[in-house]
Amino acid sequence: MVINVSVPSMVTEKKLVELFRQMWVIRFFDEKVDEFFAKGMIHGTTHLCVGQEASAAGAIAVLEDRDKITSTHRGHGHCIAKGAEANRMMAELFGRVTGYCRGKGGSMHIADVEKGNLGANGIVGGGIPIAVGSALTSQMKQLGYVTLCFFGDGASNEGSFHEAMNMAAIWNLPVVFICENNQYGMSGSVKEMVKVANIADRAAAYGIPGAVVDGNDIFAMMNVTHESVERARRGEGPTLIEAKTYRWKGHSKSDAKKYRTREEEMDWRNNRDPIERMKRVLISEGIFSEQDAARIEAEARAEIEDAVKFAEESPMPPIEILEEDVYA
Ligand SMILES: Cc1ncc(C[n+]2csc(CCOP(=O)(O)OP(=O)(O)O)c2C)c(N)n1
Ligand SMILES: [Mg+2]
Repeated sequence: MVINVSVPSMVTEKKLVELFRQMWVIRFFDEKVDEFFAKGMIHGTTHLCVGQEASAAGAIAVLEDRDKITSTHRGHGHCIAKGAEANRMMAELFGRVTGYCRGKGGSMHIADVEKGNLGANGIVGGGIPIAVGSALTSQMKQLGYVTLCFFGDGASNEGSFHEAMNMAAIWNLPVVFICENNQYGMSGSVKEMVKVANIADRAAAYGIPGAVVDGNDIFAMMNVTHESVERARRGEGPTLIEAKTYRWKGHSKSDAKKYRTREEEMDWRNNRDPIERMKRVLISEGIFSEQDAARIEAEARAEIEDAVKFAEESPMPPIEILEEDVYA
């Protein structure tokens, strides 16, 4: 598949500016979460997607409202891009009753079925069969929606990936697989964990198209996802997109990052920052000015400050709801 890296024609200039803002919201959200974990004010664990904003925002931008996503343990960006409210997400992380799971689930359980977000997932590769089930529902009931399935490079070595890919392929299901290859699964480098040059090369084994894309280029992400979603909607089956990207932070809250070098980290931060790259293009295309960009950044920062305030002011869940929402 040839990837178009130009500014996409299927989205308006207004939408592009919104996406720029959305990437800042995702970044500030996760930076705040990092800060509050360090202060001991958020408990459990979390996985931050700082540096990976473009794959979430770009891919989800080309969906229709009726389309669905499945997310991962590193899912805050996917949730925000699919329309989750930062307030309710932050409240969930703070364990407050106003959160998406009434404060009882935390980071890896945020879902918003009404908005088409079938959920984050603490099980690596767990979202992949769910996405295929969702796509099968769409096909059997002729509902016309497409499911976008996010997972990591590590997840692509799970059995669930291979089983689900094969089933989606043989039945031409309306699902688009997006592997966010951030170079590591915990401390394991993809170079040591995967024998093929690109994870997208595995698409050939299932007889479906595969595409390698610069996951830090929001325009390339939009174009390749748009083409794949349209293909799925026409009934021509799944595509495997591999978005090459990088997580700026550690795997989870405790990670000394001994498996990679400072130079490598700084190269991705300084030379391949997805937000900075989008900003430069929007300025050079005359879509906004440097001042507009700074104002939008400040607005996004304020939105996250408000989310923190909302979370801090929200009550803890009452003891009476302890046994609600459980199957046992
Ligand atoms: C089935 C399963 N095995 C192992 C784990 C522990 N685990 C959590 S995240 C992770 C790494 C996943 O790597 P990748 O899919 O590349 O996603 P990334 O963390 O890089 O976003 C592992 C092994 C788990 N949660 N579930
Ligand atoms: Mg990974």
